[in-house]
This record gives sequence, structure tokens and C-alpha cells, in this order.
Amino acid sequence: SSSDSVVTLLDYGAGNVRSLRNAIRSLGFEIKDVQTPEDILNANRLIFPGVGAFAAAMDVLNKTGMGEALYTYIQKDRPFLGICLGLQLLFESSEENGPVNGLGLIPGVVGRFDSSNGFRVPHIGWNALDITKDSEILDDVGNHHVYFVHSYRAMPSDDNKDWVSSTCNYGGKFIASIRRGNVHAVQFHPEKSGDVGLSVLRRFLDPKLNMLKKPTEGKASKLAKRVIACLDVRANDKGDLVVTKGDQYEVREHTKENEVRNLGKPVELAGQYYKDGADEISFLNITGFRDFPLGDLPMLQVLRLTSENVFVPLTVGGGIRDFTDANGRHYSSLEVASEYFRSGADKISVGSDAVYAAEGYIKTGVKTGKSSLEQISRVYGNQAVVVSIDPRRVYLNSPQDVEFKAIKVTNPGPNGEEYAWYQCTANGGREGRPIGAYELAKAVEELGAGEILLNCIDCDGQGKGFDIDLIKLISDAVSIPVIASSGAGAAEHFSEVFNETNASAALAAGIFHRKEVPIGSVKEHLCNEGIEVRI
Ligand code: 1PR
Repeated sequence: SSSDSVVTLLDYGAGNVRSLRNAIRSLGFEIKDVQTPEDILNANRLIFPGVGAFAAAMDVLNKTGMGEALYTYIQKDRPFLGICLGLQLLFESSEENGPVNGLGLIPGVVGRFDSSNGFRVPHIGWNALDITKDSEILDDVGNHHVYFVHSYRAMPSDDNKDWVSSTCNYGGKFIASIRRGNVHAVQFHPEKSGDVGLSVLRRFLDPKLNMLKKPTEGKASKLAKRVIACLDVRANDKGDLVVTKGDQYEVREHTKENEVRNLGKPVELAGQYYKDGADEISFLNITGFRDFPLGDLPMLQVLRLTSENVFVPLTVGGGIRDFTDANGRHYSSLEVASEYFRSGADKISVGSDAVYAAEGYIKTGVKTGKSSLEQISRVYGNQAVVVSIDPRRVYLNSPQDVEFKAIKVTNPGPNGEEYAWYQCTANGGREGRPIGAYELAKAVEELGAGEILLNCIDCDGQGKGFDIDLIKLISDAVSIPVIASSGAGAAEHFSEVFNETNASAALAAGIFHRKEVPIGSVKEHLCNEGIEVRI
């Protein structure tokens, strides 16, 4: 193969680079992995997808001599594309676990987003950019949205204005991309930004495309509300992995055979939803609480195959916990999560184990550092850790009837009860726990969750709309993004949840699987209602 079709990749092994590899391959390029600092100096084009925490990344770069090689390579104006942390590391320093020195090529300090004025941190989701300078690789971006996921950012200033090629607004302007000569870096994830993201990679990989000049323009948007398709996955009685869907979490047909409802094949459906415009796809292995996921290799295979063709974020949940197998081999929840990340997941979702961790934390007030949430967020960052809450509504005559947070409900209960609390469950709704959704949400935010997937067993599969009371309660209680889930039955339910609560995203399963309302119609409806979405 000609050297033009080879790109060098600097992957120091700290996270999921599988999607980027898949994206590069899907564009017809081959990857050469950096093994030594010389490989950097000898590269024709180099991509540096920074993953993990700033300090840890700098540590590796310094210890291996890669940092010095990178510095020289970029100083010589060799073709370079940094992604996410790969942009941040070019700056002088970062406040992330620091201050920690960066490569010092670009003036400025990388700081944390300020969540005090209602902006949720991490910044997760789709934004359009203010393109301020001709940057070639952004030429197809225009007013399209691209996908961000980060808690830290660099800000534009007089000192770095020669570098900045686009900015974005999230509680203040931050740098979305830089460009000087052959050196490019982007804060967003092109490998997770659908077709538009692939075009950014393509233009970097094949500079001949840039001779076909187009005017570059783009106007920054608000953070778009996300529409997420969810696939509940489990083995049916024949042992095949199927997408299933419950009614209030009951996934078996009401027939004599009592078979598991089968709504399609996971990889196929995920591919379809990507084409239909889903902003994100979640897989929940709903029997993960009883089957050990690393024993459940088909799920890893589903992720591997899906990530070959799906270039939006993938979340996977089910069974993430410490585990000892039949042979006495112990696996930490971090090992389980790592296997999911390696197989193509961008985020993992923890259900039952988060309930136990939150209960323990509330009881003792002590963070042990040992819970799955703490372990995984320490290594992969809290933007990679979702907590899935499975609450059930319990009506009350008076909020004083329980020790948990109760609210006045919009629709009174069957006996005229005016209040309710939302009791958390574990093991897919099978086990009611002594903790409310409100208490759980606040506790897991402190333990390292970066996002909450908020289900509601009462509404699941009913198609009557989201539980607005619950979603309002939780999205006002935390400063991390909340995904509203359970009950979508019409496009109007999506605008309702975004107009009436502070949810950042809305997730649905049944209406998409049954092809009642396509994702495109949901987006169109939201757009007509004046709600920012990625089209
Ligand atoms: O506890 O860490 O092993 O994780 C198990 C995961 O599996 C949890 O995230 C839990 O929500 C999920 N789960 C367990 N049992 C079921 C079940 O249905 N029997 N599914 C289940 C949860 C709920 C939503 C669903 C929405 C939207 N599924 O994900 O997709 O309610 O549905 P709709 O739009 O059709 O109303 P752990």
C-alpha cells in the first residue's frame, strides 16, 4: 500500500480508541501504531486521540519520550490531528488534578467548565460551531452539530488567537478547534459525530480534498437535546441474543409459551437507528445482574460489530459489578467495564451496583473509593459513567409518610393520594430498595457518575408519555446531565419532556422498535417546536 493511505496513530492504551480505528478504516485508510518516539518523528500524518485524564496522559508521554517527539513533530509543522485531550495537551497546563504542565505549544490554561450558572458538567452532546478561520478539515461542518464529551476546556484569548479556528459556547466561549499550518486539533469527537465527523477525518487524511475549496462558515448553537434509541438485550429461550422490550419491565409474552418478546437483532437495529439519526445508542443487557457479562461474550461481540459501522456514542449496561466466577477468579467492576470499553463502548451504565453503593455511602458518609462508580470514573473519567435508575412510583397521603424525598404529584394515585416517592429497585425491578431516586441521584453524582439514565417502571412500555414529575425532580437535583426514559409514545412526548423539565436527552425503545414513530419525525417535531436538535 502506498504511504498515502497509512496514518500513524498514537494510542497509549488509556481508553476506547476502537471507534476511531473503525472510522479511519471505514474511510479506506490503514493504521500504523506508534511503538517508539521515532515512529512519531517518521510519521507522514499523525492522529493523537487523547483519552483519560490530563495528568496521566502527560505522565505517559513524559516517561516514554513520546512527549518530546510530539513537541518536535508539531514544531516542524508536520500533519497532525489531536482529538479531545489530544487538543488540550498542546496547551501550557491544565487544572485537571493539577495544575499539570502540558506540551506548552499553545498559550493558555485548560480549566473546568463552571457549573454554577446552570450549565451541566460534563458537557455532553451535540453543538454547532462558530468557525472563525479557514481550517480546511471543517469545510463540510458548516452549521452541522458535532459531538462533545468533556469537563475541561481551553478558552480563546489574545495570546492564542493565531491558533483558534472555531469556538463553541457553553456558559462562555471555549475552543472547539485549532489550526496552524498542518497542525489541527479538535475538542469534539469526529469519530462520534456521524457523517459530518467522518468528513473531518477524511479531509485530514486526504488533503487533496482540501483543494476543492468551499467557503467555511458556521454559527455556534446551543447544546442540542439528544434523542437516544435504547436496545434492551437478552438471550431468548433458544439462547439467541435478541432485542426485547417489556411492559413495566415484563418482557415475556402473555401466551402459553411465555416466550421472551423478540423485536429484532441488536447489531442490525443499532445500525438502522444510526442511519435514522439517533444521537446515541444504548444497549442494556437486562439479565446482566444474574449472568456474568464477561461470560456473556455475545454482548461484547455485539459491541464490536456495532462500532464498526455506527459513529455516534454507544452506551452499554448490565452486570457491571465485582464478581467471582465458578473457578474462584475475581473480577473487579473496573475489569468488566474495561472489557466493554475495549469492545467499543463509550460509556458504561451501572444499575443495581450503583444502588448498593449509594446506600452504603449515605449510611456511612464515607467514600471508600472501592465502589464501581468510583473505580471506573477514576480511570475513564466521570463522563464515561452513567447510572441507570429503575424507580417505581409509591403513592402517599402525606410526604411525612416516608423518610425519603416525596413530591406532590400531578395526577393523584388510585385512592386519591396526592403525594408519591420514587423507590429505587435493583435486579431489573425485582428488588425494591430502601432508597429513593432523589437520594440515589445525589449520591451517585458525588461518587463519580457523569450522567443519569432515568427510567420509570410504571411508565415503561406504556406509550403514555414520560413521568414529568420524576424527571423534573431529578434533573433539578443534580448538575450532571439527565436522560429521560420510559413511556414515549408520540413525538409530542419528547417536546413535552424538554419543555417542562431540565432533561438533556430523551430515550425511547418501544416506539422505535415497533416503527410507530421514526427518529426523524421526532427530530422534525422538536425542530418545529424551536428545540435545538441535531438534524
Ligand atoms: O442492574 O447494572 O445489571 O443493569 C441492568 C440494566 O438493565 C439496568 O439499566 C436496567 O434499567 C435494565 N433492565 C433490567 N431489567 C429490565 C427489564 O425491562 N426487564 N430494562 C431492564 C430497562 C428500561 C429502559 C427502556 C425504557 C424505554 N429498560 O431502558 O428502554 O423504559 O422504554 P419505552 O420507550 O418502550 O417506554 P444492572
